[in-house]
Amino acid sequence: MYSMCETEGPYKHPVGLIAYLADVQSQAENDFIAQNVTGGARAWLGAERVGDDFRWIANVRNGNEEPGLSYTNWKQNEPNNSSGDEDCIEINRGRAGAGTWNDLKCKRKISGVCKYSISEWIEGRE
Ligand SMILES: [Ca+2]
Repeated sequence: MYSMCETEGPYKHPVGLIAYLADVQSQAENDFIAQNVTGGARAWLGAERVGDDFRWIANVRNGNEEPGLSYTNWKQNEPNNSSGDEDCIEINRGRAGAGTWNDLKCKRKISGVCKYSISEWIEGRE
């Protein structure tokens, strides 16, 4: 389950689900998110720069701090780290590049794509 959120989180859904900025593990998942981030809108994914590479914050939460993304969908000529501080990843660089990724300054004020954790919800139920 996905929704839009503002920053890293975690976010508690009213029924107890917990959400974080999304990691994207496959083309199918990217397509699904892209269909919900449309019309030139821009949104954060849950990644952070590590040197010349990136890693999913979700992986760090699970104890894997190694850089490297197994699936990527960069827009042509991205990531370019154009100002030397493009340390976050946004999805959907406009209509022509729908669903593609760009590295961008983390301080930009855009929404994020939130991904809900069903397992954490189940673990949290007593
Ligand atoms: Ca860039």
